[in-house]
Amino acid sequence: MTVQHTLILLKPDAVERQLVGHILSRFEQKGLRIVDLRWLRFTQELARQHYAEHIEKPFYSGLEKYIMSGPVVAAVLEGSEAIDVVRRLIGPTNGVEAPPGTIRGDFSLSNQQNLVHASDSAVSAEREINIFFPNGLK
Ligand code: FUP
Repeated sequence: MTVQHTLILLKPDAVERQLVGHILSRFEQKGLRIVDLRWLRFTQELARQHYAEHIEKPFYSGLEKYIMSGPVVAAVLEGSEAIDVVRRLIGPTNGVEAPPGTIRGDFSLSNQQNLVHASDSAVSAEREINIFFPNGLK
């Protein structure tokens, strides 16, 4: 078992629906530690950087509009195998298909407004932590 860091975003729908505390609590209850956290608003430039792999996709303009639609919370979580553990806790992208017990499964019925982002690999985690916490972790 390797202790890892992973990047999560509580997206504008999570903030608007006042689910920030609940979602952070789910991660903490699992045993993951919040090692850094900040509020921010996505600019178009940040959206293009974070979602670089999706820029050419047909859903990108809608995704950009959504991610810029309100404040978000970015956090770094630490724990044993944190990258895969967090991905399993949030569930598959589409809330319609996400199983009950996952965060998306319990709170989302959308393929876009799915509340939370989490890094999907060690390479993504390092890249994304550097995007949102460029000065290092607290
Ligand atoms: P995930 O890793 O589960 O967050 O999903 P992806 O990296 O595949 O997609 C990133 C975001 O793009 C999703 F969270 C929501 C959005 N998206 C759409 O809006 N439409 C789609 O068809 C697929 C993804």
